[in-house]
Amino acid sequence: MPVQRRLFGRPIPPISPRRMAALLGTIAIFAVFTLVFTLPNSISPGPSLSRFTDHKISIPKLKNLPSPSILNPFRAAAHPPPVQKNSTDGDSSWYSDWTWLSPFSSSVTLDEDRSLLPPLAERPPIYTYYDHTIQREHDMKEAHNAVLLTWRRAWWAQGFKPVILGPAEAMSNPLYTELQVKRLEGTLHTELLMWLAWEKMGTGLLCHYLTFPMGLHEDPLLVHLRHGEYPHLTRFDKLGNAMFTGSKADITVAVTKALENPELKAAKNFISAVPADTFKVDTKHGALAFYDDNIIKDKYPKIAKDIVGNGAKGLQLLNELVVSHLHSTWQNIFDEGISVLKPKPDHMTHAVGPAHKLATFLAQCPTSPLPSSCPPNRSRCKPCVAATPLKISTPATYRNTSGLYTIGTVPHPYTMALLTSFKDEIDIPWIRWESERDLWITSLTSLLMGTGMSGAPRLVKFKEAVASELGRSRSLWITAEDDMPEDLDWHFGFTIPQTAIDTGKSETPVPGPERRPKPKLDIKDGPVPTEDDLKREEELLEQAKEFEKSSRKAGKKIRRSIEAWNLADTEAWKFARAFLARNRIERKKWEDEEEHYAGGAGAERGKGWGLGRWFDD
Ligand SMILES: *[C@@H]1O[C@H](CO)[C@@H](O)[C@H](O)[C@H]1NC(C)=O
Ligand SMILES: *[C@@H]1O[C@H](CO)[C@@H](O)[C@H](O)[C@H]1NC(C)=O
Ligand SMILES: CC(=O)N[C@H]1CO[C@H](CO)[C@@H](O)[C@@H]1O
Repeated sequence: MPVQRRLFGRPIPPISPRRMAALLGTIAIFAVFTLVFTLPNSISPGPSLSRFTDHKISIPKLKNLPSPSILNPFRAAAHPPPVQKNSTDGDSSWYSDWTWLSPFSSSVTLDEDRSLLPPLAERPPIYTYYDHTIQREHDMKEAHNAVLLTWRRAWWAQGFKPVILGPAEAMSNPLYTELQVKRLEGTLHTELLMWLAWEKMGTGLLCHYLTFPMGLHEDPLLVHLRHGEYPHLTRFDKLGNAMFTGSKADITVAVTKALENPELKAAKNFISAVPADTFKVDTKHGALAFYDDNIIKDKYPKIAKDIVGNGAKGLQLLNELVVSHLHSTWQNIFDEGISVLKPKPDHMTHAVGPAHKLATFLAQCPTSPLPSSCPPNRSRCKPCVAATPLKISTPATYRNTSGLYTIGTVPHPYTMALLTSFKDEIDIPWIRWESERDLWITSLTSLLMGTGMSGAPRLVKFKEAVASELGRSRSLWITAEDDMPEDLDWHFGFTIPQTAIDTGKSETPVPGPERRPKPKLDIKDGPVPTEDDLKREEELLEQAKEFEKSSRKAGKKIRRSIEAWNLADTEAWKFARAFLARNRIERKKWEDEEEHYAGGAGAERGKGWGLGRWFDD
């Protein structure tokens, strides 16, 4: 006889196997629904970590994100954001968006390998006029080219898009025929051509190629100019034709007025050819340095006769003077020195070697025809003195100070693991039980955020330091595995002296107090590695680079788990790499566009920062 089952003392009828199955099914469905709907919806986006993780603190809790969780099964399936133009380079790809300060890019891009970058700042065009069709000696052409290159670099570094205009633009202006009828000559004719070329291009800045931005990135004038809106046709007091700003409509009015002027032929220059009220005159132009003949004679009488009216040689000398002023202005701005970041410094000396070398280049005094001179607009500058070079430090943490320039080297977590463990084998048990999570970024931001903070807020600070308007004018971030970017001159806005550093070995030692201290190659702050350790560091770094390229399956697995274990460090590395790549692409694209115009004037001739150059000593 079957056992009589009871519930609350009442007998329950026997259940047939079919009904039992239906009952169990219902319970199962109910259980799943309960589980899903009561599941906290704050599980982080990002790769599925459950296999590797055992504590939840480091899984960032994200608020205010468009897609709270990519693990949430009820989140509407979303398409990843569209691919933007020119948004890949090698292994990195990116998506530029206002949400860029989200700690983890994948929450927006829905792709582990696509970094979220800030929108690319619009570069307002700055035009200069250069007639490349005039017959010139080869030397003279080269000298002009050097000056134009300096001009383009300096303005590019300040966030503008420098464009060289020529007679081609002027002639394509419908007003050109009117100008021809006037039969003007000399300076006035050239100036009118310049204005016609500008009018053809429209709203923007018209700048003499001897006018350079010589000041802070955040200087009010430069900020205003970068804004790209110029409500009045403006010139700058006492600077003549150094710079004009205006909108297309205002420029057209001014050109028309000049061409309608019956006395045009008698005018000395464009400014005197139009009614005075055509221009608004701005007296605040502390950030503009103009190097025309009069200013040279006035400010640099010692070398004026070598520069003014001395043909190609004079122009080359002037170029050298300008570059040295741009460099020393940079040094004056970052008078607290250069910080070469070195988190977890025990075995990082080799990895930050290139960054340190760059710092020593930047700290050097530029060669100058007049070493103790100041730029024309900064008469109270502090000229670079070899006896007191810029201080280079190698702290483990990032400091947010206006007078300090930061060069950061971001290692991939795998590189970091090799170098901190100082072993050449990394396995999953080591990652799981011995390695510390997000070691790099935790150390980097320990001064800003202390300890005990998770990776997400640290990432936000890091991204701000790398890519915000302010951050990028005060820092450069490279990855430990890749070569130095080749276009650093464009990043800084002047030619970085690349002569080998004076290590003191080649110089006859002069004892006594006058012996000048030199920038030291050995890295002082933090432990100094032995020769053997340094060699080992080099091998390990090479191994990490190789590892990145390796396609072995086991290697891939280690790499994936180490990335999953160090979510924040991985995100930081990808972010820095993508940001650098986007800058390179942006510049390259512009360079490709520009080389077709103005006879390719102001182009860079076969130069670059090959890796060889970094370690050739
Ligand atoms: C940008 O994209 C265009 C096509 O979309 C391509 O022709 C060009 O080469 C790309 N530029 C760079 C610098 O990759
Ligand atoms: C650095 O300091 C400035 C204010 O001095 C602040 O606006 C900026 O957000 C800070 N950047 C970082 C990365 O903390
Ligand atoms: C502080 C300073 O030297 N300002 C100068 C900047 O340049 C203009 C034009 O050359 C001078 O008039 C200012 O005196």
